Amino acid sequence: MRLISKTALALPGTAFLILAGATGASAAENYDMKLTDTMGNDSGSSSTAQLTVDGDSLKISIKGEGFTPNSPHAQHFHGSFSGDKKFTCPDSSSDKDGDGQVNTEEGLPQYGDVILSLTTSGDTSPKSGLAIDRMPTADADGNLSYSRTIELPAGAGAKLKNLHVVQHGLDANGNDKYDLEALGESTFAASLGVQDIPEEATNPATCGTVVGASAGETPEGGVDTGDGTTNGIEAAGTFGIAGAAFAAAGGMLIYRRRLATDRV
Ligand SMILES: [Cu+2]
Repeated sequence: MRLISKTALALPGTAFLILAGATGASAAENYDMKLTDTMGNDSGSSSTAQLTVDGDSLKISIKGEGFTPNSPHAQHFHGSFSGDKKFTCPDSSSDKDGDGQVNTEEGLPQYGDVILSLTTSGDTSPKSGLAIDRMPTADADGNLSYSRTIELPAGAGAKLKNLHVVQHGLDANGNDKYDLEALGESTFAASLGVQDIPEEATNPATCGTVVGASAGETPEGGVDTGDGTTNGIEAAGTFGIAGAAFAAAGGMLIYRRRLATDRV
């Protein structure tokens, strides 16, 4: 590296700048994700996601179809930045109670905690995991579109491709809305102290990992523990469950009010 440095210093100023740019850590990388119902939840939903990671800046675009129309869909990066935890998209074997649905709690051991909340505005930390009022809403035809550029915690950009995205909310009984009659009450929301939220609203609908040769490596959930620069975000992930509890209470209350409004 010393040789390269000397060479660079020997070059004219402009050439040095070009060299520095070409070898710097800020070169953007593009990744694609295909999000499908790996859980076997019969959601009928699927999405494609494009990610551009430039240092610790993430530009993400998601386009999906087959979602519960006119309804909010919580979406997150799940997983862990710690190499000793292997998380990935759940399959139907995660349906421990055999009711035909992998619900949020049943999926958590497989897909891991919320690491990043893909909200439409404001906070993107795990604390906004169930901030339904800031999650994308499917249109009347069940199409969902999302695009946002997010500044990540230091060091998170390089590891993001090893995580996976989960989108929540499905219409199990095909009546184009979330309702208690379909799957009953969300046990996840209830465990957070919020009653009368339909299980349909919180069950996972799609999940996907990075696909394509451009990723350079196969995502397996966990990654090496690295140099500790993501301690902050890892701590945030651990904090996620407790933090989400409070955020969920707020978000779900807003959501419940919205449901009440819809009924009027
Ligand atoms: Cu999620």
